Amino acid sequence: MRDGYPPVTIIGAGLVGSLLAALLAQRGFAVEVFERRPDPRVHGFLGGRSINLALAERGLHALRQAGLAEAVLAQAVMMRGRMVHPLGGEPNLQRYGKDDSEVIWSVSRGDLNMLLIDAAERAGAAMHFDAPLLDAKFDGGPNVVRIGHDRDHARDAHAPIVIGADGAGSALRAAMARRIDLGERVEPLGHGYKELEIPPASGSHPFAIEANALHIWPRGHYMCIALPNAQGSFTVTLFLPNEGAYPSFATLPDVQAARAFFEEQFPDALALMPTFDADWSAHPVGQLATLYLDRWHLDGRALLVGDAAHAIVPFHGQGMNAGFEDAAELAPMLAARPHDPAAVCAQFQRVRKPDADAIARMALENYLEMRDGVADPHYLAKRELAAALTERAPTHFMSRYRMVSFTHLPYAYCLQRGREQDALLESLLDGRANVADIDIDDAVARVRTELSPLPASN
Ligand code: FAD
Ligand code: E1W
Repeated sequence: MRDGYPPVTIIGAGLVGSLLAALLAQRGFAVEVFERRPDPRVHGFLGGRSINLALAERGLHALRQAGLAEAVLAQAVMMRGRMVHPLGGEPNLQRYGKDDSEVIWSVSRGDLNMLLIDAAERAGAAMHFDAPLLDAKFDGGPNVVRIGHDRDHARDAHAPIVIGADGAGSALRAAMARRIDLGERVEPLGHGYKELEIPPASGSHPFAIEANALHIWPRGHYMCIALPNAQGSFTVTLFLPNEGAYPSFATLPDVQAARAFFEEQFPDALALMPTFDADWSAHPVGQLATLYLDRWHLDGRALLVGDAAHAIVPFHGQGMNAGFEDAAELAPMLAARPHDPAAVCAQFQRVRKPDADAIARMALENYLEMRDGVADPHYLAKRELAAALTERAPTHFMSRYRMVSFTHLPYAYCLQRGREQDALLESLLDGRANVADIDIDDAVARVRTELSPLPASN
């Protein structure tokens, strides 16, 4: 522990809390972490949500800072692009990036969380499991956090700086909101999700479908996706409206109805899911929402990070990545000014809030784009033109997806730049459905004059 550094208390040893604990402990902070669930290294990972996740450059960058990128990648499956499965057609692979330097990675949530907990402990953080935050007191005097499963079995601890990494349903946020108005707004998407499994195939090649891709079955107002697991299975997720006309979760009251729906809309996937009935019955429908707050902190005393501050819908695969980016930005800020946490909290919110708002919006937009199936001729023409411009003017044109997934350009910049590029694409196409009808040299010249050069992607 470094002399004079204030101790830091973190609530939640999920993905963001454990990485932040490692980054702060590595910098010499005395870190104490309270996690509601039992130690997953002892009891197995009792993961509520999503078995695997997509890790992209932002998350990797944060892991590199903690010296953990290589260990994480050793357990990950590379995804080179999206494999789109049209109804009744052949699947086709759309690469994410220009080559294998622009890929994303499928990681197991449980394995990643255990690796991060190990790293935090190794760096010197004190990890407490089965230790839920019940309440926190922020009245004039020193902060007190109350830890325990119920009032009769709780203990109080002093916590001059407490950081909430306790997820979308944050208990610390609730305690802070009893003290000041955080301006909390939750916007439910109205769509839920159900997780299913494609087990490994028998034989020498365990992956039943292409291993190195994120699979998408777009169907208009809903879709399925699948991410590969290292042992050869895939986790399939159905995203579907909760209510309304068929198909919605409300119109699939039992597993027979669900099976008939899959036979009709996802027959190729269903054929690979021998445990469909059991999975459908056992797994609850998860809910999706975007969380917006006007304030993430209570002076220098309490601060929210990750989903506790900015939960988003999962359609860009950036929730964890954004939370890791939070941790990677916050740790050096705190280390630079350990005696002025109020200034650090204010700075953190000033820097990160516009970016959190931007990725929240891009994630919502990506749902429409993904589930749509991309059959619209105008959309296809735009994508073709964008690809040509990427090739011919790489210093001035980069798709928004690539900026978000493969650079560290601030999310707010990606959103704004994406709008400018999109307006230019529309203007270049000017209603034409065929890219061959466009003078590509003229288009390249306009891109170079009308768009500023892209920043070097630090
Ligand atoms: P969490 O992971 O929710 O961790 C919070 C921790 O706090 C948990 O360990 C919890 O037990 C603990 N806790 C809760 N309450 C208390 C309490 N009172 N006291 C103590 N501890 C407490 N993101 C990506 O980047 N890529 C993806 O591909 C991706 N796919 C997703 C798919 C789905 C279906 C969903 C729902 C999300 C997806 N995400 C993805 C988002 C990602 O899951 C979250 O952004 C990420 O888990 C946030 O991490 P966190 O540590 O902030 O919160
Ligand atoms: C990614 C749950 C999830 C996770 C993801 C992505 C998607 C669709 C979903 C966005 C994407 C990786 N995406 N994929 N292809 N185009 N956009 O990139 O993480 Cl639903």
